[in-house]
Amino acid sequence: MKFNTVLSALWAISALGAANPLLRRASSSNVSTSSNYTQTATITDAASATDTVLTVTQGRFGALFKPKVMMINMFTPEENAWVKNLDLKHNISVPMLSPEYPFVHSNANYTIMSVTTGEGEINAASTITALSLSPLFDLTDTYFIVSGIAGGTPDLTTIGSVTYPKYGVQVGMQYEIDSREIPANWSYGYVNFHTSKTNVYPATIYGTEIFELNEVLRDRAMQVASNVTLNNGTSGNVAFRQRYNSSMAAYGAPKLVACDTATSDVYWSGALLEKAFTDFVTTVSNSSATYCSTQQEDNATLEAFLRAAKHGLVDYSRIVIMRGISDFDRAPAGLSATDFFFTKGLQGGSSSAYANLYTAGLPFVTDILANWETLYKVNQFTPKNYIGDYFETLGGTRNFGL
Ligand SMILES: *C1O[C@H](CO)[C@@H](O)[C@H](O)[C@H]1NC(C)=O
Ligand SMILES: *[C@@H]1O[C@H](CO)[C@@H](O)[C@H](O)[C@H]1NC(C)=O
Ligand SMILES: *[C@@H]1O[C@H](CO)[C@@H](O)[C@H](O)[C@H]1NC(C)=O
Ligand SMILES: *[C@@H]1O[C@H](CO)[C@@H](O)[C@H](O)[C@H]1NC(C)=O
Ligand SMILES: *[C@@H]1O[C@H](CO)[C@@H](O)[C@H](O)[C@H]1NC(C)=O
Ligand SMILES: *[C@@H]1O[C@H](CO)[C@@H](O)[C@H](O)[C@H]1NC(C)=O
Ligand SMILES: *[C@@H]1O[C@H](CO)[C@@H](O)[C@H](O)[C@H]1NC(C)=O
Ligand SMILES: *[C@@H]1O[C@H](CO)[C@@H](O)[C@H](O)[C@H]1NC(C)=O
Ligand SMILES: *[C@@H]1O[C@H](CO)[C@@H](O)[C@H](O)[C@H]1NC(C)=O
Ligand SMILES: CC(=O)N[C@H]1CO[C@H](CO)[C@@H](O)[C@@H]1O
Repeated sequence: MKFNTVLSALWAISALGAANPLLRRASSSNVSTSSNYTQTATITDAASATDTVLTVTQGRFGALFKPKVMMINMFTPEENAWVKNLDLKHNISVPMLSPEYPFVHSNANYTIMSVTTGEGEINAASTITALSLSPLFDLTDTYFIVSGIAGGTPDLTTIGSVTYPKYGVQVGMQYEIDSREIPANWSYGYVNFHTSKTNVYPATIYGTEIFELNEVLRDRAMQVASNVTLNNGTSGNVAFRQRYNSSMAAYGAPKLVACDTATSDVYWSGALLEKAFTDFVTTVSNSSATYCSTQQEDNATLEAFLRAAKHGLVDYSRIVIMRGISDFDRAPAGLSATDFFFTKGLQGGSSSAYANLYTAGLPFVTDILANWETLYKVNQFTPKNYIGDYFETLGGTRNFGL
């Protein structure tokens, strides 16, 4: 057995509050009393008889903010849907957020907050990592609501629909050969890692291909919003919906839909790529996930939260994703992919998507605050499904993968 050398240090941050009136005001009655966060690094050297264990305590005893709900937005219009409507008037600067979005926004009593990650997977992962590790916050009991717009499949969604995924799948994790160079019998140019034909389960996994969230909490968020009246969009949106086949969800009015989301930095469009990525979602989830929306961040956000949850910094069972559909991912019959994608004003439904994220999300935010002591402080919506990643990082047995 190895002898351990133990070194420790305390990172104390409580002095910060004294210098800043905003933080001092917050700390007067909302000081976190949760346990401290201790990080341990073990330096292991095969040639040496001893390991060195270094411990740093990050004083969460000094954390200033312990919000009950935090919205996660990706860019300004999504942020406005919450910051303006809920008057989140305090801007709290937090180190290592996006240079473009340096603030967490808070309501007057510091119970409701929002953060904006910046767009794309890299911004999402970096911001959520910085937020989770910030000694300013105790996020152990915080509910997170990812609130952003997305492209939607006309089969299951329409402009203005609000979708609630259980699964998030990162569809960019594949080999790609340009479709002009593929064999005649391939449907598209994507092939899973360490395989040589389409639709075989990937033989190499990076761990971020698929995440599963708390279905019980997701269902609560949908149930409390079940009677809201969603914004139908512009007259142009209403007319464009009717270019789709009347048997498709695209044709009708927007609804709340429980269905799964795909993450890719590439903002893709068209029937062939929709087919490729739907197949990937189906394959990698062992047919458990149903693709319906496409966006550029969620799996990055979930990976950062997963790592934070592994170390007790956040609770992975307290995350809900809402994606409001702002446009379709493929054209109706009779319109080319490029005319569909590049003709401005043809189908843009962003404004109804922003409005509906707030309309559908508000009952859940209200439910969390109103029932904090009885239902949410200790999470009564404990998951019945597996939650976490491919590697079972948070324990449990996943229902997908080899
Ligand atoms: C991406 O996130 C979704 C949840 O929105 C999850 O179902 C999926 O498994 C995630 N995929 C990866 C690769 O992380
Ligand atoms: C956190 O650590 C500090 C410094 O060691 C200590 O004073 C405080 O009591 C600890 N708080 C908790 C909740 O353990
Ligand atoms: C607060 O942040 C918003 C952007 O999220 C910005 O528009 C506003 O000017 C900021 N206000 C102050 C006082 O910094
Ligand atoms: C904090 O403010 C929100 C509105 O922003 C309100 O709904 C809630 O009741 C307040 N909480 C407390 C404990 O005062
Ligand atoms: C395409 O055809 C080749 C032989 O020409 C065959 O080996 C391969 O399995 C086929 N691929 C698919 C996806 O059908
Ligand atoms: C929705 O409306 C129905 C019928 O009025 C009512 O019974 C139900 O309680 C409402 N649900 C919510 C979550 O408000
Ligand atoms: C909402 O949109 C749907 C589908 O485009 C249409 O059938 C319906 O008449 C619209 N409702 C209103 C109130 O405009
Ligand atoms: C609409 O969809 C139905 C069911 O898939 C199909 O039978 C029908 O041919 C489609 N109509 C058009 C005009 O594409
Ligand atoms: C998922 O499907 C693969 C085949 O694609 C199979 O080998 C694997 O056992 C399945 N995993 C689960 C958990 O059912
Ligand atoms: C000073 C201050 O804003 N205190 C708030 C701390 O949070 C509670 C809710 O948990 C509010 O009621 C206080 O107003």
